[in-house]
Amino acid sequence: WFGIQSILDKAFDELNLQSVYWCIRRDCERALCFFDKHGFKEVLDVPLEIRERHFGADNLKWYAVTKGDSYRDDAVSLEGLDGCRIVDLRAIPTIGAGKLSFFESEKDIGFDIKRIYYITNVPEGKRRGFHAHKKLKQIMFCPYGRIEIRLDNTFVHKEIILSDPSRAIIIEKPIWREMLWLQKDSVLCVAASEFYDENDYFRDYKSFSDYIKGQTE
Ligand code: T46
Repeated sequence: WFGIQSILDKAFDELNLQSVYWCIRRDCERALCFFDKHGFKEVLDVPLEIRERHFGADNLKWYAVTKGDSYRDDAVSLEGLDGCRIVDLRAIPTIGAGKLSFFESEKDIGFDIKRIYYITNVPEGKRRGFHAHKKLKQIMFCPYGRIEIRLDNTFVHKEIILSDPSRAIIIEKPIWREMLWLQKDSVLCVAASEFYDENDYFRDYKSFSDYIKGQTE
């Protein structure tokens, strides 16, 4: 793990590369297991000029990391925050032309999307949120910038930084959330399971914690 992390650090920080591709023979189960376990994703559209370097070897699984991806194994565990999870969205790098990330409602996030909203123009250091939802399910991600999301279920609280456009948080239960803009012009995108309904909000912490207490008694 230290080795692959050092290679990627050198590629992006020192050599200023945009993408790193590598491949593993599909019969090397331990190696595949290692890269899969660490959340690296298989890429299918490997550019021909890279694939050609391994001409003749067709039993290969290809991986790629693009500059800006959070490849460090720093995904904070959301243990104790039932109903919250971090997901790595599917992402397709195109050499020299960026990366496309996407998710599909039922296949990837498990609920249908009725509404999409996004928050922009928030000054650095500013916080928003300070509420929880009763029923709403949401997936949130930061396609540009760096935003800290604080999640709290009254028993446990955790902070997760969203900075990789392919990383998202899914919240499916009542969780108090606060968002802190760590970088100017960061964008927070949210896809939600329901239309906007102000009655679905707990806008003060006391009524939220009373509700949670009522649920656990
Ligand atoms: C959440 C976090 C991550 C609408 O009219 N329609 C909408 O779809 C939304 C989301 C909001 N609004 C109105 C309600 C308020 O008058 O827009 C105003 C600002 O909303 P709010 O203060 O709730 O914004 P945030 O950034 O504190 O919270 C939002 C979402 O409301 C919330 O569901 O989880 O982003």
